Amino acid sequence: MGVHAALRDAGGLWFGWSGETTSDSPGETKVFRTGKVTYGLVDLREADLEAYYGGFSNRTLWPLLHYRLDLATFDHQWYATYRRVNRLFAERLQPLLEDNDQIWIQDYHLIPMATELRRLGVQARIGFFLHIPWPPAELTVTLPWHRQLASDICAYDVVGFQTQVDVRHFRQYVVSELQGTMSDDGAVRALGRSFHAEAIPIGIDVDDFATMAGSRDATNQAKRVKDTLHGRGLIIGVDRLDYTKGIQERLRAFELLMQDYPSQRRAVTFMQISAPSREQVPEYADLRRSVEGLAGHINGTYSEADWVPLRYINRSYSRRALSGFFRMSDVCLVTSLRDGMNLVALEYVAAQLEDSPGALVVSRFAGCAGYLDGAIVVNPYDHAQVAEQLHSALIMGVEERRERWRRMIEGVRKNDIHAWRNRFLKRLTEGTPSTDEVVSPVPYAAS
Ligand code: ADQ
Repeated sequence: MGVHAALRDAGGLWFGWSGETTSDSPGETKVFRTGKVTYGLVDLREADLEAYYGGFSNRTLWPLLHYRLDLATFDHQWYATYRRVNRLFAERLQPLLEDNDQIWIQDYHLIPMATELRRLGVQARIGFFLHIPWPPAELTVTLPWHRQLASDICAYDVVGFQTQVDVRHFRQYVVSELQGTMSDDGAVRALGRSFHAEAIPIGIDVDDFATMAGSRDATNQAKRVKDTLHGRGLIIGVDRLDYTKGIQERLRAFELLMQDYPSQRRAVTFMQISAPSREQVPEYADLRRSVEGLAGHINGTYSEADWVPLRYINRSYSRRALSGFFRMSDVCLVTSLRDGMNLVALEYVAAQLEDSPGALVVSRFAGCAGYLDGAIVVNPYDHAQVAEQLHSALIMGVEERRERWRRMIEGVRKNDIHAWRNRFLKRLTEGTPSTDEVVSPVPYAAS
């Protein structure tokens, strides 16, 4: 969404996987234009997609970068495919580039892109934004190929992280593993290159989301839910069904709310909307079973003939419907165990009405907690604390809710999607050119 908004305004080329697979070699790059945006799309071989995306991206990098070493699988075949697919993307992108293009690569699936483009002689400035966390160096070095990926990162001109914590971890790695330097203003020298790294938190289009929440369609969808609540309060949770989002912790905290605060029984409903995600990955199938078991247990324990405490919904909704649900909810609960930013929290704040805003309870491990002054910040591992803070949020007076919301919306506006795009592109445009420098290739082997 964020990248598309950036391209729609300025125009440019969006390049990536088409979403299609083939059983043999990927055909021609499909190129077409819509409005100011040209699209370049490449199919992937089914087996490559499985190793590149389902394997190395989502079962190696995703868990490791979210500090879940216990869930990370290190497979040399997957890694070789990850590099090969990135090389294929670079080879297909290079002929579509024009003079003076600036290239902005998004996320962990594409870390080697700058290396591969430089290998093809591309001199353009290239930036990279990591949407997910960067873990402490002690975790990074468990990856057998961490030196090659670090070398890939050093091939960029600008590297954007979500938070200062990620930058701190990156600096730690640069100093201890690459014997490089990184100054407070973000100038990095490592592996014979100079580039810039800083925290540029992603945001949302606040006005767009608020307008959507007030639309007739969103209001109607919300009203249909409201009619079923019979005046009870509503807590909302919305995520992809992912182990980083702390959904089990959230349900356990809600169970404690029911157990320790009997006044909340029959007084509140918790609506947890979990969109199915990465269903081919075994850890996600396990998670789904476990969350469903927990949801059944809570409802089995606390439901009464005319009231069910938890509505667990395993599907995705349109953004419009979600915006309406956010506006009508009294509390939004975000319990990520580790999260780059968490746009749900920002969307919840944007959807609120100034006169009667809801309260946000957010994990300290979600990147957005760093600038959401006014949110109730919790440790999701401490279920009793989350239950206690949920209770506080539910009984909070309107004056305090308004005062907290004003502070939150200020942070959300200051760090909105336009600020993110502008800050990144400004860095990409302004930084010191580094085309005279050579990337020192790191041997392609485990280190
Ligand atoms: P995600 O892990 O996908 O993003 P998040 O930032 O919360 O997490 O964004 C999810 C988006 O999907 C939100 O816009 C939300 O409204 C939508 N969504 C979630 N559940 C949905 C459902 N059931 N139905 C419909 N829509 C749903 C990654 C990183 C984050 C980082 C973002 C952006 O993991 O940390 O904030 O990229 O950089």
